[in-house]
Amino acid sequence: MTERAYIGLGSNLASPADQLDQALRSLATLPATRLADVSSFYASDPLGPADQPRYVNAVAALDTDLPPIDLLDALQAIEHAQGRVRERRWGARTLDLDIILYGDRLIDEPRLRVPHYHLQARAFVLYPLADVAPAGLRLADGRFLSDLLAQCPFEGLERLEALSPQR
Ligand code: A4P
Ligand code: MG
Repeated sequence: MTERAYIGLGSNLASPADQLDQALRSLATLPATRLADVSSFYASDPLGPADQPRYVNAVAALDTDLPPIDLLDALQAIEHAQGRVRERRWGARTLDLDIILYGDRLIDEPRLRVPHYHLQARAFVLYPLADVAPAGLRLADGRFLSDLLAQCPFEGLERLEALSPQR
C-alpha cells in the first residue's frame, strides 16, 4: 500500500544546500517511491555542540510502497553515498536523513522510532514539515502539528530563498 512519508534532511558540511539538492535527486529515484513535495530550505544554528557550522534543513514528502525499514536502509545508503561519517552524536555531518512520519504508523523498534523523537522541540523540522503537510495534520500519537508549531517558536530559523526550480 502506498503511504505518505515525511523525510527530514539536514546538512552542515560541504555546501549544505548542495548536499540537500543532491539528496533530493536521490530520493526522486528511489524504487516504488515518488517525491511528492519539498519544503523551503531553512538555515539555523546547531542544536547540540555549538562548535560546528550552521545547518540547512528541509522536509521532503514521499509517496512510497517501501516498508519503513526498507526506506530507512535506502536513506542510510544515500547518507553513505554522500560521504556521511558517523562521529559524535549530534556532531557535524554532510547529510542526515530522518524518517519524521510514516503514514499514521507508530513504530518503536531498535533501529527505527516514528514519529521521530525530539520532533516537538525542533523548529528546523516542524516548520519545513508544515510547508508540505496538509493543514490540520494529526500525528499517529494524536498530537496536532498546529499545536506543536504553536509551542515551538520560529525564532532562529532563516528561510532561504529558492536557488533551484526544484524548490
Ligand atoms: N533511528 C531511529 N529512528 C529513526 C528515524 N525515525 N529516522 C536510528 C532515521 N533514523 C532513525 O541516527 C542514529 C540511528 O537512529 C540510526 O542508525 C537509525 O537506526 P544517526 O543519524 O546515525 O545519528 P545522529 O543523527 O547523530 O543522532 P540523532 O539522535 O539521530 O541526531 P539527530 O536527532 O539527527 O540530530 N541542529 C540543527 N540546527 N539542524 C539539524 O539538523 N541535527 C542534529 C542531529 C544535531 N543538531 C542539529 C541538527
Ligand atoms: Mg539522524
